Amino acid sequence: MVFFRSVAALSKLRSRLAHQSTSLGSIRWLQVQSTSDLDLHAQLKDMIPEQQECLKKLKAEHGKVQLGNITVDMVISGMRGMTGLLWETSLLDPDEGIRFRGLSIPECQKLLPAASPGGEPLPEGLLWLLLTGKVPNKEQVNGLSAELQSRAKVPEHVFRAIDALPVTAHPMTQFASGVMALQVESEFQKAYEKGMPKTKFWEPTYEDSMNLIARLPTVASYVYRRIYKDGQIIPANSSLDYAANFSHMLGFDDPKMLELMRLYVTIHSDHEGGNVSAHTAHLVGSALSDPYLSFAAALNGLAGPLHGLANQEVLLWIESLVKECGEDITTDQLKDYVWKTLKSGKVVPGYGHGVLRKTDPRYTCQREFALKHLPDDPFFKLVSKLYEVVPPILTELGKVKNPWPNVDAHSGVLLKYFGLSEARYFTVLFGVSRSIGIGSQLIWDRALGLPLERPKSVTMDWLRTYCTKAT
Ligand code: NMX
Ligand code: MLT
Repeated sequence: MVFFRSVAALSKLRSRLAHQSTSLGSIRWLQVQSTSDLDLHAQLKDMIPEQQECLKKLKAEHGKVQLGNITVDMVISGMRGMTGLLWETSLLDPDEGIRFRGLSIPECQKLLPAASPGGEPLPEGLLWLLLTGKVPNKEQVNGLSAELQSRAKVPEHVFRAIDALPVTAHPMTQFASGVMALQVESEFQKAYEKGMPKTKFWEPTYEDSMNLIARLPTVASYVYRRIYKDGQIIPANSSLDYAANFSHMLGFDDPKMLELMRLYVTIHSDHEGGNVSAHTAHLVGSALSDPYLSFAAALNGLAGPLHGLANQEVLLWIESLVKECGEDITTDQLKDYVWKTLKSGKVVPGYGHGVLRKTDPRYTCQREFALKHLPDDPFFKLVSKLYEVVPPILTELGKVKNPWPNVDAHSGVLLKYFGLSEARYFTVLFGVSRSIGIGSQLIWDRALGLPLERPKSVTMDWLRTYCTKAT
């Protein structure tokens, strides 16, 4: 008995240490887990009161501290640079890129469990990390994989709802409609209708978010097979992990493609809270709309060409370049093509960012994947050449704040190499991945009792009058 108590105490202490100041350099302490730690829901239940206290204390002690000045420019220019959201699961540094609960992408590749030694991280591990702030072990990740599989059954009406759309509808329209159809099973909505205290909101949000994440690969692969493979559906394979099974259901079983999908889902999962899709989910969720409603709204933002649709645009743009000039394209031809794009009033897809000011580390890790697995692929070589040609041209334009490539500049050619070459489908893959970050944060939004989001807006007249008085 004494032994068990001290093991439990040690485990609690480790957990506390890991949660408080777990960064050594930024690498978190790997934890030795007790058996009870296998239960993700129970871990959250333990953590939530502590985090609620932290938020209360932060508000009480520092609530009046100023975070910066809001300028008229910021109000007019899409709130760029304005800190205005709480988002726990990840943080974006303009120069270093994304950190998931403090871990950079290379650190995640090193520390998160993989399907085989040295392989790409399993997205289930990232989900665990985003939810708890702790690096899971393989046993925990396997348990979470099994839990997601047990939640993955998609009701028949969802497929029929998608079938109601013309097969020519954009894959994102079909996917978002499928998510809306999933909503009829919302546990949050049912519990809210019955009545529940605010302290309980996170529990049905957890159920909905986990069910949503678990069911999306089936919905997304249905959309793919419906549009591109005559509706021939491939059943799930329960021996596979989340990303590998998704790839399998799409129809791609090459072990390297499974690795790509694990990397793809991991790096697209979360990008702090201000991006259009995450922010939309956070906003809609703040009205106590359930995770399905919030995520469907997020998908509609992701479907825009300045956001998630850029991955489609990049491959289509590169393919039209090859059609025009062939694969053996000279640097001068490339430069002309980029200028032609700009002069026609279009953006160069896959380049630039609202926050990043350096090459996106999500681009870099995909480049490393390509150098390892497809170094001689002509489309990869083109992507590499564009990396040399585009930034100086965007810099020469004089107005672009970040001339470097983002995540979307690379993903398409990797997928195409393994046979998934239908560019219009790419944003759906981004959407499935993003559910992991959005779902995790929605659980914390409700656990922390975050209120309705409702910023103040003003008119041009109001601004003019205010500024005249102020100067
Ligand atoms: N090609 C041409 N012009 C650009 C580009 C680009 N790649 N990036 C920025 N600009 C222009 C931008 O349109 C704006 O022009 P104007 O003043 O005439 O309206 C000017 O440069 C200043 O924009 P920034 O402040 O640098 O960028 P902003 O934060 O407004 O927008 C993006 C960020 C990502 C929307 C923008 O860089 C872009 O349109 N990139 C291409 C689309 C893309 O790759 N999107 C994917 C982003 C990542 N994701 O997955 O979501
Ligand atoms: C994202 O992954 O959401 C994009 O890079 C856009 C962003 O962060 O604004």
